[in-house]
Amino acid sequence: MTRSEDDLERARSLLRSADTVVILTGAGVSAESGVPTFRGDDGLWKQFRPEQLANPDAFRRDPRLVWEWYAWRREKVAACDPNPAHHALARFTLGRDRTRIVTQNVDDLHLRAARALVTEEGETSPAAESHDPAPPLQLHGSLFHVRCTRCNQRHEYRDPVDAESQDALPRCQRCDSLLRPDVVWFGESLDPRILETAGRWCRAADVALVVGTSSVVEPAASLPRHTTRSGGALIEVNPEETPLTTLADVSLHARAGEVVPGLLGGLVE
Ligand code: BJW
Ligand code: ZN
Repeated sequence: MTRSEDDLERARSLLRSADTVVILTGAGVSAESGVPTFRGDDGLWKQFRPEQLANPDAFRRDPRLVWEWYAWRREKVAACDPNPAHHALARFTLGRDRTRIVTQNVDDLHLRAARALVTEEGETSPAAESHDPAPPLQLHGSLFHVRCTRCNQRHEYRDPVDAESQDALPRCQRCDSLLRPDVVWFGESLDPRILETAGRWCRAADVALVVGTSSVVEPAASLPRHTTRSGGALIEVNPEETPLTTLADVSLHARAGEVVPGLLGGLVE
């Protein structure tokens, strides 16, 4: 057995004997769908770093510029499809009450993979319809939800956003104030209930499977440490080393779409 086959088998064995699994994903899981990562060489947008646009001061200073970035990303994601990693994770999660996905991603590709699976299974087996997929826990919000900057009302919003001028930006139907993307920017707190739930799942997990995150943005980056501190195992899938790599029981240095289907395929009941 080569080293990577050996690692893959060790990861499989950890997952096979686990009762509770938490899957933590980041931008890398969507990279093979064509969604740019934040910190990779492909950069996310023009000359800006994520810290410059994903922050409330940037929105106060120039809401049009920030909306332009989000409008571009919404269009890009809408034109992408879930990749084999999203599909394999959805299949692994379906019907397992004790396996959950927690994502930093604001795209909807985990959700679309889960829905595609239910439709596909529902066609062949009516029983599959009773296994409605649990939606992934989105730590940093959603690209396709907006929130009012004054009255805080939030809702789904899928219309194209015209960011040509400030006057064209979307406004609240209730109080006419500017709407903003319902995402978590730097310096903003994550929803405490969502963070609490993610922490609870991580502490309870026998295995944390971490896929495609640079593990530098807190508090998400520290979540897998709850699992290891509680005696659980850590598996990391990432072509690059991260601050988490030295803590991992198994590191699979490969792209998610190439390794995740093979890792989980044999474990699906
Ligand atoms: C592949 C692949 C393939 C490529 N297959 N893999 C403690 C210490 C220090 C600082 C802080 C701290 N606590 C809080 C902070 C401040 C700050 C922070 O963490 N700063 C650090 C950067 C230093 N955190 C916050 O401000 C958070 N708020 C908070 O904690 O509130 C309380 C508080 C406030 C102030 C002070 C103290 C406490 C909020 C963070 C919100 C992050 N928001 C963003 C934007 C969301 C909306 C949007 O998308 O527009 O979230 S930033 C951006 O980074 C986005 C992502 O979810 C997040 C993580 O990125 P991710 O997913 O890891 O992507 P990349 O690009 O970094 O990595 C991709 C990886 O994939 C790479 O490793 C590749 O190798 C790999 N890869 N191809 C598998 N095919
Ligand atoms: Zn409002």
